[in-house]
Amino acid sequence: MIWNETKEQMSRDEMTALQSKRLVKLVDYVYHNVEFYRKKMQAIGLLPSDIKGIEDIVKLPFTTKDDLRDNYPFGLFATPQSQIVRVHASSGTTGKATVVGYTRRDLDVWSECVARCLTMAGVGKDDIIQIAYGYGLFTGGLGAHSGAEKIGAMVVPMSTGNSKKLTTMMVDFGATAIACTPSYLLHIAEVLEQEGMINDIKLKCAICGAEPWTEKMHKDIEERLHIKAYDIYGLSEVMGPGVACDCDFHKGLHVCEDHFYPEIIDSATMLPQKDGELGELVFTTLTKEGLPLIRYRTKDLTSIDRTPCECGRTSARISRFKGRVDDMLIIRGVNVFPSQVEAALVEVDEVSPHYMMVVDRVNNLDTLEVQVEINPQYFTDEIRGLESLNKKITHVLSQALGINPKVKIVEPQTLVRSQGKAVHVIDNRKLY
Ligand code: DLL
Repeated sequence: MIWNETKEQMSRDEMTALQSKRLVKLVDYVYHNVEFYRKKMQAIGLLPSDIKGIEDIVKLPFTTKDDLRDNYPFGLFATPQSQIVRVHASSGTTGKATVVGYTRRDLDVWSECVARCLTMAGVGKDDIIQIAYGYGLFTGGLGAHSGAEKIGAMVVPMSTGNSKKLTTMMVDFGATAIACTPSYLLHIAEVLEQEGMINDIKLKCAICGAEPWTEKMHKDIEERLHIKAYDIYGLSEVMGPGVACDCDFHKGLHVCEDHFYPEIIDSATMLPQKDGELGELVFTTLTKEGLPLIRYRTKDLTSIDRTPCECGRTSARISRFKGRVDDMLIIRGVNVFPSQVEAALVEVDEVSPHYMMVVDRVNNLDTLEVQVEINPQYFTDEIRGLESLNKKITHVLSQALGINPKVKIVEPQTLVRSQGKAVHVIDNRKLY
C-alpha cells in the first residue's frame, strides 16, 4: 500500500514475508546498536539468530514508556546523534519528557505513512488543508504537515489556539480539508455556527485523532459540517500521527503494518490475544533507524482484524480505541499523567500532597482544574498571600504539564480521602 497506488495490495502471505524479513534485520540492528536491547536479550539468553521470522516475535522482550524515561534523553537511539535530524517529545509519567528521534529516512517513512492516511480520506494535490494540530515538540502538527506536503496538497500550517483566525481563513481560502483533534473540530463547528459562516465553508473532510472519540461524535462532526470525518491514530514513541487511519467504510483503522507490526496482548498475563479479542496494543517498529522499538506497549485498548476490508485494502485493522490500561488523560490533545501533577506539587512547600484534578469539556474545549490543599502552617485568610501562591502553583503546573490549569487552593483537610486506592481524577467529560 503506497499512498498514490492504493489499488495494488499485498496478500497476507506477502505481508508476513516482508514483516519477517524486516524483523530479522531489526533484531540484528538493535542488538548491535542499542545497549539496552542487547542487555535485555542477553539476560534471557536470546541471540539475534534465534529470531527467524515474525512468529518468533513473542520471544522478544517488551519495551515501555518507563524504559524511555530511564534512558532519557537519547539512550535508546540506535544511530550517532549526527544522523538524527529531528526530535519530538511527549509527556513522561513524571518530570522528564519522553524524547523521540528521527533520521532523514525515518522522516521519509513518516510522511509516506501520513500521506497514505490522507489519501484514504480522499485528500489529493488539489486540496487546501488546514493543519490545526499543535506544531512544536508535539508530533501532530509537523507530522500531518509533511504528509500533506508529500501528496502535494496546499498546506495551511494553522497550529492551535486561534479559532477565529482559523474559521476566517477556512472560508477565505476555501479550505477543503482539516486535520485537528475531534473535540477541537466540534468547537470550530460551533464558532462557524455562531458567526453565521457554516454555509460558507468548502470543507469536504477532516482527519481527526490524538484523543479518544466516539461513533456519536464522528456522526455529529459529519452532520454539522456536512463533511466526511476520518480517524487517524499514532503515538510519538512509535512515530507520531499516521500509524493507522480509517477508510470510507469506518470498520477499523488500517495499520501501516509494513512499518509497524501490531500485536494485541492481555496486559495482565502479557500473552497474545486472538484476532478480534480486546487487549493492549503493542507495536514493533520494523523499519525505524533513529529510535527502533521492540514490542512497545502503547497502553491503548483495541482489537485487531486481519481480514480484507470492503475498501479493497488488505492491511490489518484496529478497532476504534476503547480506552487505556493506565491513568493517562488527554487534555486538549496533550497527554497528562496524574503522577506529573504529584511530582510538581512536591516542589511547592506550601501545599500538602493531597490534590484532585477535575477535567471538564466546555464548548468542546477541555478544561483542567487542579484543587490543592494548603498546608496548615501556611493557611491564612489573607487574600493577597493566596493569590501569589496560586500564581506560583499555576506556574509550576503549567511548566510540568504543558497546559495551563486553573488552580483552586482549598483549606486543609477538605479533599476527600479515599479508603482504598487514592482517587486523584474526576473526569466530567462526556464522550457522548
Ligand atoms: O497524539 C500523535 C497523533 C497526533 C495522533 C495527531 C493522531 C493525530 P502522543 O501525543 O504521543 O501522539 O499521544 C499518543 O494519544 O497512545 C492514544 O492514547 C492517543 N491517541 C492518538 N490518536 C488517537 C485516536 C499523538 N485516533 C496517544 N483515537 C495514544 C484515540 C488516540 N486515541
